[in-house]
Amino acid sequence: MSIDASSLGKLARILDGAARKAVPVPMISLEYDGLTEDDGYAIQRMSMRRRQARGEKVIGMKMGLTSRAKMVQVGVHEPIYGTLTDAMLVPDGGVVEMAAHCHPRVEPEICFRLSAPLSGEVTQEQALAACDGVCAALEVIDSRYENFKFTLADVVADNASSTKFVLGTWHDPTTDVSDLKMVMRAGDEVREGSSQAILDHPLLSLCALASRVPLEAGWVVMCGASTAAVHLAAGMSVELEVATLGRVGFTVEEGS
Ligand code: 0L1
Ligand code: MG
Repeated sequence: MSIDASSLGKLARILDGAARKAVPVPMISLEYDGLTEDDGYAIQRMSMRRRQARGEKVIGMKMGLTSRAKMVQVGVHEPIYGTLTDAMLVPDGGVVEMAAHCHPRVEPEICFRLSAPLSGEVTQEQALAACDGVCAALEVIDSRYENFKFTLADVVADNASSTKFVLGTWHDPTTDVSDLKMVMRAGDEVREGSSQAILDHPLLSLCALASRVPLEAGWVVMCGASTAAVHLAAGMSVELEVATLGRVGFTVEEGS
């Protein structure tokens, strides 16, 4: 079944509302059988336009499903991407409020900052030349679907589950990030991984994104997670330590 523009707009409104109210909704693919990944990206763009109309500014992109394990879990062969706005950025050491989210989880990532536009098929060297920084980062994901369950089209429409991100101190982009030990402590949980788990190299994730979306100078790009995500709960402290890139963290409060 092909889906018309007004239905896509309606679905964008539903997902935007779910994110704003922090109330999960049924998967949109249940109502629109045959919803495609392309439909998902069209809905994502429409829902981002709603945010921009409220004054949010796009400041970057994220890659999701970058580990083989997650791709298998969702049944896809390539990563997905989502959009990052200034309202999603939490300062290092800041607070994430449970009340603003449905069922948030956190994952350890590596983030690049672009000083020049980047698009098309690019080599790792070309991608690196377009960057002026790299840092340790945490992404908070929060599916707007009930029970954190979705199809590929659903999760793409839902901005690849992204809700917040936290950036550490910027380092020289030529820092070798091919195989860095990454240890995330979230409450009592400890997750340990390597940056190599991010599509074999975080720079390859940046290249893969540039081949699909034109990236703008000044944007940040979250390259994907190196371990499974951890559920957040009020009272938790979350800290990620990445070898040579240092630490980044936040605390979790109940909020209102
Ligand atoms: O950033 C991610 O890898 C998450 C992508 C969407 C799938 C999920 O919510 O786990
Ligand atoms: Mg992620």
